[in-house]
Amino acid sequence: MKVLIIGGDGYCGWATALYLSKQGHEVGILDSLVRRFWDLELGVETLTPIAPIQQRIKRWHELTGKTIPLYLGDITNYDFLISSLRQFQPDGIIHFGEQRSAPFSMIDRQHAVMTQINNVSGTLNILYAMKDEFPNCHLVKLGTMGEYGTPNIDIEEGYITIEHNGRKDTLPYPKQPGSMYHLSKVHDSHNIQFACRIWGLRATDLNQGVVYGVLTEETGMDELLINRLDYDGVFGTALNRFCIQAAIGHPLTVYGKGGQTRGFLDIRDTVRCIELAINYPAEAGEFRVFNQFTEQFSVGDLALMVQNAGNAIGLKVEIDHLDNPRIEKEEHYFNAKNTKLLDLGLVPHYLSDSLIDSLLNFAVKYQNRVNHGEILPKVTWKR
Ligand code: NAD
Ligand code: USQ
Repeated sequence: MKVLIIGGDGYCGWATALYLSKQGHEVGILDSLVRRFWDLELGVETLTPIAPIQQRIKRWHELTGKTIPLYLGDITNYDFLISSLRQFQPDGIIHFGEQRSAPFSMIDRQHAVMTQINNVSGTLNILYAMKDEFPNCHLVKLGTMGEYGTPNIDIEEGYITIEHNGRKDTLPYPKQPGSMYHLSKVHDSHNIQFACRIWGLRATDLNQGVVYGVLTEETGMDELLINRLDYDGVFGTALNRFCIQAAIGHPLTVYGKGGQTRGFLDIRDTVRCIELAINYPAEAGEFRVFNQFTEQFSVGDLALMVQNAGNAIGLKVEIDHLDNPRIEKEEHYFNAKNTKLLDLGLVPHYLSDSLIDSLLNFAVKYQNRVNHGEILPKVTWKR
């Protein structure tokens, strides 16, 4: 299949592009490189030194003979988007190209507005491009488990059947997102669902949990193909941050009580889930939702797992409970369904098997690149 990866220079996108290319799909990458700019704006860097996108693609070609066309530009610019799509003629669009940090979206008004405009208008442009010229193309859109929030009932995959005053209907699952970023994903989901219902487009919304790990078979083939690994207080995510903190002897930064429970998955499962979504596309008019995670953990449990694994390889890992910079429940019920991708054939990697190889070893290898001033959180949800 011809698959255009929007956001293909990013963490999930780069790993996915190489994986799908290796599986024999014809892959193109579209990216504005704005994420590299946001790192510069914040004065932070990925732990792993990532090569410029042109060098990455060239190296992939040298190693595998496979060519990945590159479209450099911003999908909020419709003319750029439609001309890239006309050139590439995709069967599938995988859309990772958004501002994805909750803390970044909560810095101030400008960052909140920028996040929602970037994410919502980019996705809307894709929907209009599909409606006008690519009505059979399958959109695979990265959503987030955080769209659901932490309700006191089980979380279904996208829809819930409700009986009310003697009548019954299956409706989109209620959304209670926890940041301006997570809200942008809810807005996207509504827009995509509308486009499928009204224009007959086909789309899969992947409500992904927190991704961890840096190593995939393809990105591990050469230093120039290495993936990014963020550890700073804005773009770093919980488990990746804990491993890097363990490597440099910084106490693990559990926010508040640590009972916050989320869905997690290994980056090697992210790429496989995307493959399953494009190999088994949604029907015309279908807005399909998969919950994309493999295991649930509380952040407190994660910290204990990192502590045990770190101590086993000779690190001395301590755990700290910081005042929570976010407003979120710190003790709550969380039980989310995730059977649809498993039914399609996903065979998960489990954290207990991969914590050391996929993360701690990288953290130790690159520990000298860590800027210790960027570990503690600086953005707060509180006024
Ligand atoms: P990332 O920041 O590493 O990559 C996103 C890429 O999109 C960047 O290369 C950026 O330059 C590009 N981009 C952003 N806005 C763009 C625009 N308007 N036009 C063109 N390119 C643009 O993020 P990631 O961690 O790879 O996340 C990818 C997607 O997966 C996001 O939509 C995110 O919300 C979702 N997601 C990520 C995680 C996670 O733990 N990383 C978990 C759940 C969902
Ligand atoms: N947390 C800590 N300590 C830290 C960092 C985070 O305790 O040092 C806690 C947070 O308070 C939160 C949980 O860990 O309760 C998850 O935070 P996170 O920063 O790992 O993840 P989040 O902000 O939710 O965002 C990340 C990605 C986002 C994606 C989301 C999936 O950045 O793109 O949408 O994970 S989910 O969490 O399922 O919504």
